Amino acid sequence: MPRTPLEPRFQIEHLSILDSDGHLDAALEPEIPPESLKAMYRAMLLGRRLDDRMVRLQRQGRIGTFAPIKGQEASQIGSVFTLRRTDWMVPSFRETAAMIWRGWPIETILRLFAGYLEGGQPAADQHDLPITIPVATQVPHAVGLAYAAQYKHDQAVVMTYFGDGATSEGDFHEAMNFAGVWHVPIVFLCQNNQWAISVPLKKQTHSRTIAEKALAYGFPGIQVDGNDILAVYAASREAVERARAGDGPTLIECVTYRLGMHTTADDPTKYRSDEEVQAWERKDPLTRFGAYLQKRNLLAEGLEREVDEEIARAVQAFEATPPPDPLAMFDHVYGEMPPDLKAQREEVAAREAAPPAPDAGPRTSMPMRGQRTTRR
Ligand SMILES: Cc1ncc(C[n+]2csc(CCOP(=O)(O)OP(=O)(O)O)c2C)c(N)n1
Ligand SMILES: [Mg+2]
Repeated sequence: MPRTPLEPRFQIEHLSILDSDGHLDAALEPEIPPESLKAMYRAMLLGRRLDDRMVRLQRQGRIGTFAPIKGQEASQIGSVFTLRRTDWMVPSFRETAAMIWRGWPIETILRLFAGYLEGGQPAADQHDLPITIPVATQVPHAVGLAYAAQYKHDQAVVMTYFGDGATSEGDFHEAMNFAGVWHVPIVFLCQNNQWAISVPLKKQTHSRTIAEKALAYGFPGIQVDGNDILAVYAASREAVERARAGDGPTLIECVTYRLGMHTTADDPTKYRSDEEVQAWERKDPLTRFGAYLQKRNLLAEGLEREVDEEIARAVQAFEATPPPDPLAMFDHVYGEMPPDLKAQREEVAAREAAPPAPDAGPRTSMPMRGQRTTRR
């Protein structure tokens, strides 16, 4: 009995359309109306400028720890752009630009990172889940949403975001397996930014690509240059169309790089070289797309100022928010509160109700806006 090679059902491809030297593969260039191209660039720029602003706000103690997105703007905007409002977006914790595109007000995002409960709440008509800190736990939730969409025949597609590190979690594999078996309308969008805090990709997986992991679950995977918004858009549009047509899931691996720190509590110089960062800075998605738009005469004058003003207005609205109610931290944890927690709640409530001592500091140990927050 001879051994018979079994051909894989899908081939793994790498897609690049606009490379870091500005070369454009015109045959692959997606048709995107000029107004949409401008909107995409604006969304990327807003993401970049807000990121810078948020790092400064955190350093000043005005917001808490957050995960910067610098370098990953093309992966986020190129993909999220292909969704309809009625589709579902399921983020991890590093999707600020995609969230803003989905309609999250900037001040709400700032509230989230300042510890306000309301900061994590999507609007009632918004088809987004809140950010998820536990790595990969959002991925099975996303498959559940896609299963529901399929069951209800409501035409919605789900796009879920996660990092390279998340692909080592059982949740990722369980979700991929269910998605393949149920053939649900989902796009798995992996932002492979080369690092999971201080763990490099080569210690995360021995696979040549993350995209090929899809093959084991019976659906296609594609690797794209994640700093090339045209490639990310083209692959995402195809995957969303597949999902909407009832042709099942796709895994997209966006090869990108986290130019900044993991979170504001991290110092990346401890584990990676300046040369590595500089090499990726030369592949900056914003510079590359900006040059492409410039050539097509689509770069608006004064855009940076306009975006900065929008951010400044949001920061002002955020800072006008009254301090959160410290008692809110006891809500929504237990259906029935255990006695020790009940006692703690009563103690905090009594302290809050008592008149302040003449030279007392803050009433509670909770980090408040305007106060330095501790490292997380
Ligand atoms: C289940 C779980 N384990 C560990 C952590 C701590 N942690 C936070 S982010 C992170 C790395 C995630 O890396 P990756 O999935 O590549 O996403 P990235 O941070 O690069 O966007 C880890 C280990 C966590 N939040 N949840
Ligand atoms: Mg990563």
